[in-house]
Amino acid sequence: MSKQRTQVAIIGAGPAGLMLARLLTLAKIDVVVLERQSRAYVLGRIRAGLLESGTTDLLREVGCGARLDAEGLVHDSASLNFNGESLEINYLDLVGKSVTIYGQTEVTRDLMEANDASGIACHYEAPVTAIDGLDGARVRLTYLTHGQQHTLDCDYVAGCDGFHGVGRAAIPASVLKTYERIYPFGWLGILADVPPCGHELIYANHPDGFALATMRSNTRTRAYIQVPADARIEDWPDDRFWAEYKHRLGPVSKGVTTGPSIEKSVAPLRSFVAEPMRFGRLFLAGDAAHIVPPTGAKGLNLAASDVRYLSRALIAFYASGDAGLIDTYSETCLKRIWKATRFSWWMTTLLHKFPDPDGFGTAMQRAEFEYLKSSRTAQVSLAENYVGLPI
Ligand code: RFL
Ligand code: PHB
Repeated sequence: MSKQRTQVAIIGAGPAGLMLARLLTLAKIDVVVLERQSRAYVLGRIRAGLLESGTTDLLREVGCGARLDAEGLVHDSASLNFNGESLEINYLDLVGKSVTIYGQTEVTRDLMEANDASGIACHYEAPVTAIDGLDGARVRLTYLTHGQQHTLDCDYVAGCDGFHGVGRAAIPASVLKTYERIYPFGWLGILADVPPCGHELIYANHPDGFALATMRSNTRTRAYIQVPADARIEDWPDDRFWAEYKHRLGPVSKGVTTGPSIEKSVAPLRSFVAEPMRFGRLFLAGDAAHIVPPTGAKGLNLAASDVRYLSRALIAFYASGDAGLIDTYSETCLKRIWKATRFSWWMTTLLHKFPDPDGFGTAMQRAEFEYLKSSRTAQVSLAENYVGLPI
């Protein structure tokens, strides 16, 4: 028999929901996680790969650092490539911080295993279909399992249910303000069991479009190219992908090893922010509240910082009855989110090919690149945002 009452109900078992469950459980707050998809589906989603130090610190704090420290690849620099010309941004040297390559699939697996070991109630294939009582004394969630309807009562609900979830939709339209920019392209990404083309990530701006060389390990490559938003995977067999990718990387593509893809997907690019992130007893966290284009590698990292703030607020409330941090949750998160939104938009604007009838946008990209090459101050600004602003 599933529990019918908990302190905090968490919708979604992505990185935000799983991490929040972990943080609250460690503080002895009772939680139930409800996830629409199967566990295997959630584990199989290939997405983010780059973790800021604030995110790796958080994983270690919640007891999920062992595999990260053994298998994560620490990176001190990345390369920006403009039509074949390279600029190395050594962020360790510029701002004293590194980032870690460790796949979202691995983060998810580590959190799931730790949560299982703590006996956290996490129901898969259990979509939440209704949220009632947000402005009352107690919230009631309705969810389904095997076609059966159940209810779960809670003090608070965390909408960690991604961009297409039910959490944000439960906030009245008269309260919610959204901001959106849809970019006129997407990213086609592939995963292949071939060694990466070097030890650094390479972000390439090419007249034919953006390309990114990244990795999951020393034997697994992740590669992306900019494609039209309506591109179809069937039109991109592996040979065509690799040829275009190498063409866009230019001279550095000498080091590219090609091989059969084990995953291939197209992701649209958008910037989106919803305000406020709290309505009554509901909090939004992660992609449920905001989406950034992946160029700045901020999505998963923002999900982690949101739930860090949210856990602090709920822990303070249950410890002392003080709702101060609950009341400032939305404002505190949004300050950091808007800065990451700006950075992700800026990186996207700098590196992609946009419709540009008079060439002005392309000239601005070139000027920005020349400025970055000539100014350590500009490089410091890029680096401090890339490694993650302080939490
Ligand atoms: P998720 O991961 O989307 O999880 C939300 C979960 O909620 C479930 N759900 C429901 N459950 C129950 N009832 C309902 N009614 C529900 N509705 C939805 C969903 O099934 C899902 O399991 O959101 P979360 O936890 O906020 O995590 C966000 C991250 O997944 C996302 O921001 C990143 O993947 C973005 N991202 C990157 N972020 C980084 O920090 N670094 C990167 O290098 C990076 N690279 C990327 C990326 C995203 C990409 N794509 C595919 C958009 C690269 C790509 C290509
Ligand atoms: C990734 O490894 O998937 C990745 C890395 C950096 C980005 C985006 C994606 O900016």
